[in-house]
Amino acid sequence: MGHDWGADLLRPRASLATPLLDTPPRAAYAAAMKKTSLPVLIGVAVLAVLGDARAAEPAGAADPAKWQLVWGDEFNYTGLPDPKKWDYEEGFVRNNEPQWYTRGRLENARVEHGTLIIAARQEPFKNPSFQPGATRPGKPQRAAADYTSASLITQHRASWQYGRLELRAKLPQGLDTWPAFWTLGINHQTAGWPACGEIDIMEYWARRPHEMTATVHWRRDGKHQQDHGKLEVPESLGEFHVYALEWNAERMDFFCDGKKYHTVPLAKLDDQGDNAFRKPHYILLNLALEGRGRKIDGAALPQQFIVDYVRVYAPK
Ligand SMILES: [Ca+2]
Repeated sequence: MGHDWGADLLRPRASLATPLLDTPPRAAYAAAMKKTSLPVLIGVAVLAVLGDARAAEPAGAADPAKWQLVWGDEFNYTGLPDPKKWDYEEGFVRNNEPQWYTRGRLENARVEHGTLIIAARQEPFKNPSFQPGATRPGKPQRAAADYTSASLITQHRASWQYGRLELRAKLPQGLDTWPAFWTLGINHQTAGWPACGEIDIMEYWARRPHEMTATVHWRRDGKHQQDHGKLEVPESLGEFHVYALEWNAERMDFFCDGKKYHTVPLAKLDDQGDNAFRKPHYILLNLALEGRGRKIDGAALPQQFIVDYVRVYAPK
């Protein structure tokens, strides 16, 4: 199956594709020394500054020699997340979690200072689809939520089969917070879960602050399967770190700050000749609260999941 990059998604990010950056500063300097005209020397100075800017890319960011940016959001604007890139999950969505995911509400998802801030808050929020007496768990039978948050998705906007999916973010440290950067197959609605496949690129339970996890969920012979990897980190992940998945037809590799800590071969994920990971997936970026019947530590809220960027790369 071909890539589902989408023609409109192939524009390179201007700040990464600046032609000046394609000339290594050392080569440019040598060329300048042959001519030594003032404009060229100024050009060398500009190159040196831009070279520093590239050197300032965070540890673990994509190697520009190997990867070409095909989609991303640097969050260099103000207000709601870009509606051309992001849609929302709304309501009580899964796992009987206590938070209500809101749509287009600045209190829960806003862009400022170059970052996306997803905020989990303690506040009453009325369930507009409440049905007294409804029995379907988690959704219509709860009249109101005590907590709000947001879950941003690229579903129906962009999806990818293979590539490098990268996040730079600060993770919330309040007990009960459960941020994630993950994917589901675009056939999620029709095939159902876990047949659609799920890739958890960054999943973090603040209750276990020294553990970063990556998990793949799939179906085999009608049963849920999972392959789980974890990285013990010396410090909690409340500062900016880079989380990435490198995914090709052979395997998925999971990284934290450039350190590969988990690999899953795609051959392991077959379900009677079908493989949910040889199909396009969309991205989810959410801040859940880990309810599961436990009392939430409301005093620790609000909590923020702060995202510097989300980038998707194709191999060069
Ligand atoms: Ca940014």
